[in-house]
Amino acid sequence: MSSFSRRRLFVTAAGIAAAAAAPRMVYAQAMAPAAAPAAAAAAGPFKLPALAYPFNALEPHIDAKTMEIHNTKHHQAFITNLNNFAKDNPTLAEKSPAEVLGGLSSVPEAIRTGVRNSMGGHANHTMFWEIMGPNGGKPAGDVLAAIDRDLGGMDKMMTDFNAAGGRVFGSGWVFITVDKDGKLAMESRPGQDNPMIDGKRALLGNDVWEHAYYLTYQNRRPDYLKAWWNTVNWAKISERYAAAKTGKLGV
Ligand code: MN3
Repeated sequence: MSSFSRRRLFVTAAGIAAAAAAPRMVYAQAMAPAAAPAAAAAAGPFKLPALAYPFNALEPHIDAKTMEIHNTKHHQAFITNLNNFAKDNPTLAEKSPAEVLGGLSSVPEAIRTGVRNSMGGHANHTMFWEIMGPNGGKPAGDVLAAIDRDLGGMDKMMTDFNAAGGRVFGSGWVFITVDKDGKLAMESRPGQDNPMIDGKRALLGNDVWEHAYYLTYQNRRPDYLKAWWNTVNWAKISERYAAAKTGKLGV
């Protein structure tokens, strides 16, 4: 037997022995290369926005693991999809989310539903991270006056909002919208639809997809809806309210 054949025989026998002794290790090695292409696919004009606070900052109302998975997996998936769409449709990255979602009829039909879901998901989650934070304070000033005037005050607004969130069948969002005159309204939408689809703007919104709460609350969506108000950053809501009235609200 040549040294080459002896070596092959030895390697093969060693491989079989290793596979028998440590099947998990072999499995893990076999799985490892599959992760690389997903990371490479993330390159492009769309980026996952950085959170202004750590994943555990909203505990005990939203647990750190939920925040981490929600941000780095669920939101990232929308970013990855948008970057893939942008390869053949670069104008998607040149327009604002409001322009894209408000003009879906001009998006090529083959990718229209995908863009609706992914741009809606990107806009929804960018807003969602922005309006939450530790030590969120209390509603005040113009935005509190608008809640009193248009939504019957804080207690009624939160009760109605939680009820609307509870009524969403399956996955979706509940929003408070704001128009250029500062008038507020409440609505819920399925999937990742954002009010921008109808030319409206969200002042705030809560994600009632199960991934937003299931690790801590399981099937108890009403408990999550109630607890979520403890995470709302009212200083940021006031900033968004002022920006909406001057046409400068981003997402
Ligand atoms: Mn979500």
